[in-house]
Amino acid sequence: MRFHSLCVLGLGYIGLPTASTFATNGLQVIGVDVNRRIVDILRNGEIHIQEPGLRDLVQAAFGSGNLRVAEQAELADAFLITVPTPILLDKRADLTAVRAAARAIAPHLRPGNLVVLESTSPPRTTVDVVAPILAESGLEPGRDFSLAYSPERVLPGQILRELVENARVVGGVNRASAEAGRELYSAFVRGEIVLTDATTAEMVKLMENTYRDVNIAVANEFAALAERFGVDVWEAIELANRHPRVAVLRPGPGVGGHCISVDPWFLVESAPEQTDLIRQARLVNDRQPGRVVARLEAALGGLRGKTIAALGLAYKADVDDLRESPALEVARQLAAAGATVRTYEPNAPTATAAGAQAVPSIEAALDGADAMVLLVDHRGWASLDPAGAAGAMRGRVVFDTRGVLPRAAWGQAGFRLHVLGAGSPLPLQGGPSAASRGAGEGEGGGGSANRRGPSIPSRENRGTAAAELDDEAAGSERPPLREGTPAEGEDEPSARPRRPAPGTPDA
Ligand code: SAJ
Repeated sequence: MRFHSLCVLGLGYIGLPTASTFATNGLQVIGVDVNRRIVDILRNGEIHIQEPGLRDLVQAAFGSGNLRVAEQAELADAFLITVPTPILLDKRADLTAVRAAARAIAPHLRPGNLVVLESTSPPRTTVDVVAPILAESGLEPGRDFSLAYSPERVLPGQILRELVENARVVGGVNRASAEAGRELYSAFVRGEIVLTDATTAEMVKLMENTYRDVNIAVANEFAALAERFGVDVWEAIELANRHPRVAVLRPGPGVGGHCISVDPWFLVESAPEQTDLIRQARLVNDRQPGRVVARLEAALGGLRGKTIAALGLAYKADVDDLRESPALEVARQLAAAGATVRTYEPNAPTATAAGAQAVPSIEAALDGADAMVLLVDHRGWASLDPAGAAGAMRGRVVFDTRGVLPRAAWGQAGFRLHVLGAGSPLPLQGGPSAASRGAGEGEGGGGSANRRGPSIPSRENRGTAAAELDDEAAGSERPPLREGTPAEGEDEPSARPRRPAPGTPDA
């Protein structure tokens, strides 16, 4: 291995785990962050981000004597750029940090060095933005030093394992640069290391996330169509996905996080005239929070003066990350429309949306509420106790935007359960109404017994009558709200199996 020392610029979600992993695999690593606070926290043996196993890894890296942190770049055999590339208000990538990192490296560059950009970037950033800045050193990229792009593809929550095990794409400005990149990453990567050119590697990353965004957009459009035609989209997707070459993702309240909701714009920015579909998919997904709000408004007969419990604010299940979260947007819009909105996010208890109020528990959110909206399918929330909710709430409207609540159980507890993607059927002309086929507005227990298979639910097991139980019958006692995942073997006959959508290892 010709690379013994490594300078990592940017110690965030990717930079810190990567720097620490290189250090525990024998490289002399200097981790650089321009944020003094982060450097101080790390020097004090703490970490500034939450990721399972990261604290131990960082401590092991410091313990090995191979990791140091600093505010400025230093001489090294190789340099990694792992800084953020946020999106500007006009949906263009903000490459300020990438440029600054390249400028910080240039004075320390020596012949034979390797520079790798990992930050998600618009196509050609490595050759058109980074290479010219580094060339100001007087050294030529590809000839005097190696330059490559290698996208990170790790899943928050599983970063440490995926960093090591995932396949890694390394794109060089020339073949020698790609091979130099492979040599560096082979220090710890156990997945396949695939070589290509720098711009292809940039495209690959953007294509992966754009593909997901477009797929989710079509799922969201299917959900809207299903509501219109009285179809249950969750059942329909499950059935469609039995086709061996179909893999529709899941609809929901929108797409959040700092990757999938952002990266497609990098392609739109680079070629606006060739990205109609990609732009449209973004707009479809960004419209979802508004659709959730409109449906709640219809269910409640208006929002002004209503008290709404909004469960979950994170951008997806079991993370504490609120960036670009559609749940935040739903809560904000509800509050802006005059509702009193109580939000509960167990992974970020003090966070809330503009105009909303953070509360410390599900009970506090539901207490006296007119409606509950489930925005994130955190672990265990599919088995929230409907009887407990009925005891706590004033109203009986529940809106499940993730399609996870067992419908019969909520119907039996007296709730009118609205489910995203399952709506009022259109009347059929000259035949039995869609409702008599059992679509049941997708509400109040509709179709719960058919979750496991393709059979059309019988009228008896839809539980619509239960949904119309009056509030008294729902019981005045307040059993504690259960928040646990059912124990293994403790099946919930009416619950939709929480099956990951294809290609969603985390979900
Ligand atoms: N979502 C849906 N329906 C789905 C799947 C996701 O509405 O069927 C929503 C989620 O609720 C969330 C958003 O989309 O709001 C994004 O979630 P995600 O799990 O698809 O993606 P991220 O942003 O958490 O992480 C992704 C990862 N990609 C996956 O294929 C799971 C990760 O591998 C990438 O490295 C990361 O983006 C990244 O850095 O780009």
